[in-house]
Formats: sequence, C-alpha cells, structure tokens
Amino acid sequence: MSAIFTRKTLFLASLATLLAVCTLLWPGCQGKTESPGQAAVDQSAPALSAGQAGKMLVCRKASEAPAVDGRIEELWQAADTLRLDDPADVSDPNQVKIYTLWDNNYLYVSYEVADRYLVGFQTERDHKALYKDDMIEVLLDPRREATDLWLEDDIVYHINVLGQVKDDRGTPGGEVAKSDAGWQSAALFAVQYEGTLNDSTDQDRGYCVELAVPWSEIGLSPAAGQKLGIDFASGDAEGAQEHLWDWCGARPFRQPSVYGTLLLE
Ligand SMILES: [Ca+2]
Ligand SMILES: [Ca+2]
Ligand SMILES: [Ca+2]
Ligand SMILES: [Ca+2]
Repeated sequence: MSAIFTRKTLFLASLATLLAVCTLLWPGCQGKTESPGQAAVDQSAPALSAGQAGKMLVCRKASEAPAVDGRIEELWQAADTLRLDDPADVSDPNQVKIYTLWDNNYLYVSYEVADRYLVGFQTERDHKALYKDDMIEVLLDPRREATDLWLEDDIVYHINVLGQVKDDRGTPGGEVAKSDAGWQSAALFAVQYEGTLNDSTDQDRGYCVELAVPWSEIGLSPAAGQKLGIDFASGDAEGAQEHLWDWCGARPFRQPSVYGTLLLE
C-alpha cells in the first residue's frame, strides 16, 4: 500500500513539476518562446514631480498597427516590457508580461498572462463583479495631474478573460466611489485564452489581451516625449480565492498620485 502510495506520489510530483515547467515556458498567444521581460524603472529619466513614484515605462512607436485580435504578433517584440507577476505568496502565482506601443491613432497595451486556473463569468458590459474574474486593468491619468482625485479625464479599463469590459471614468468632484461606469469607451480590445474556463480539474495555460485606446478618447495628441500617468493591474481568480495587484501600489487603484509614467519615444 505504501509502495503504491509512494509511486503515485512520485508520479504526481513529476507531473506537477512538468506542468510547472510548461507554465513557466508558456510562450503566450504568439506561438514562440521568448526571453523574459525586464523591470522598467528608468534611472536616467529626469526627476519627476513628488506625486510620481518614479516608475517609468518607455512606449515605443509601432512599426505598423497591431491587429487587435488577442494575439501578440511579432511586431510587439519591439516593445519595452514590464513584468507584473502576482506578488502573493501562493504556490503558482500568475506570471504577467505587459507591452505598450503607440502610433498616431492609438495607444496599444497588451498583457500576456500565464494562469493555471482560468475563471470568468461576466459577459455583461460594466458588470460590478467583473473585477472578480481573471482580468487586467489599465488606469490612465492622461494629463499627469497626479492627485488623489479621480477626475473626468481619468479612465480605467477592466477587461476579463471572456473579453468583456468595465470601462469607467472619474467625475468633476473626483470621488473614487462615484466613478462613472455609464461612460462607454471607443477603445478596441480582444482576448484569447488557452484552457478551460471555470474547470479546476485540468491545468490551463493563460490568456492574452490586446487593447487599443484612441488618442482622441484621452484628449492627447501623441508625439515623442509625451508622458502619461499610468498604472497597470491584474486580478487572478482561483476558485474562492482572488488576488488583485498593480504596478504602483495604488490603494485604491484609482489614485493617480502614485501612478508611474509612460513615456512615448
Ligand atoms: Ca494582435
Ligand atoms: Ca485564474
Ligand atoms: Ca462603461
Ligand atoms: Ca481549467
């Protein structure tokens, strides 16, 4: 009995190791292996205002417009990247890689998320519980006012694994609790996932999100040297458990005073 148990234990341990390695090496929605991303704190950047935490990510100009189809094509490899892995002390934290690009029409952001257990329920736009699904967030303070107010120009896009969005923006009073989900973005987005949703009996691979925000939506005319206040976040649902984390440590996330900077090059 114990020998059988030992063989079974060894088999399960080997299987777990193999799956862990597969997860680590998952090349995402692009069909090829790639090198890991890099942290994006630019030490050579000019001093930022007190409200800016000093985190910076360079956003390079796209050689051509990516197809917003949830697949990270070759041209994204020109982007500087940011790792935003789940910091929670769990056995298999989600591994998240973020890319940004821009052209004259859009700001592009993509997320590549390795997630062993895919969870998603909300198919209704602006559903209040969408953040409880596996999902990503992009939070923008376009004018870099860097205040604790969530004002009319401040926008957050939540996009879940099912490809649904909760998009909302601040109000003149700046109260976080009054963020206006009735506002509807014209951004383009798409999601592809690999695995089985809401089924914990197997091991999933993850999902990819592509988002294209029209410059007209955030009131900016893009040019090299342009800076935006930005935060990136992600949420991992794992059965009854759920983790939310972000790049800048903003609490609540709708707190532009601690956002980092996206610098167009
Ligand atoms: Ca694409
Ligand atoms: Ca998950
Ligand atoms: Ca909305
Ligand atoms: Ca599954």
